[in-house]
Amino acid sequence: PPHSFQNSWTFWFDNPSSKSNQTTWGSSLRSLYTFATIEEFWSLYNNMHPPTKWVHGADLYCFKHKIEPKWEDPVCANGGKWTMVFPKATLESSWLNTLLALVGEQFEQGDEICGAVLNFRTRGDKISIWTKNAANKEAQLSIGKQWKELLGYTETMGFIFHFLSQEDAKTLDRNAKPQYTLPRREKQ
Ligand code: M7G
Repeated sequence: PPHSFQNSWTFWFDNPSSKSNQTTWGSSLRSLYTFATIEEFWSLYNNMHPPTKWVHGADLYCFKHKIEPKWEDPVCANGGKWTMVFPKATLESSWLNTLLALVGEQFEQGDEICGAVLNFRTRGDKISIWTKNAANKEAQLSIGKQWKELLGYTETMGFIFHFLSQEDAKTLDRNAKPQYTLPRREKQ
């Protein structure tokens, strides 16, 4: 029998062409595939370009089914994200390990998680985990610590609220300063 996940998940993709300004952001964001079993996950993952081959400016998302990977989605609107920056050498394994931890429900605060995103950027490729209730500091720290530990990430890591207030939500003017941080750790 197929091995079902607790949640169904959807891959989304956005290409860089329409990202020049805020008013058109999201117009090229597309859902690609939804999967619910480990078999489906591997057949999709194995047929995707490896993360090192995507174009700069592109975004690849894996979100719980029915949650749109936008700050404006009602489930995401009060949330935020933890972000890690990676060199190309460790990007693919970090992305895969993040996905496996998500779909396998490895996080103690897994209900808090919306999904993960991979941003391909010339100034440094990034992986973020998006969560639901940014104000719940304890839950955010639990996810951040567990994720950092899982990937053996040693750099400082910050958690940013999508919106700091309702006013902020209306103007989409974000304060990009991290609200929570986990410190740098020296390699052993
Ligand atoms: P990014 O792609 O998260 O980071 O956001 P980057 O700076 O590494 O490229 C870039 C810009 O895209 C933001 O400043 C927003 O203008 C826009 N943007 C990104 N996201 C995820 C959203 C979103 O969910 N909603 C809206 N309205 N704009 C977004």
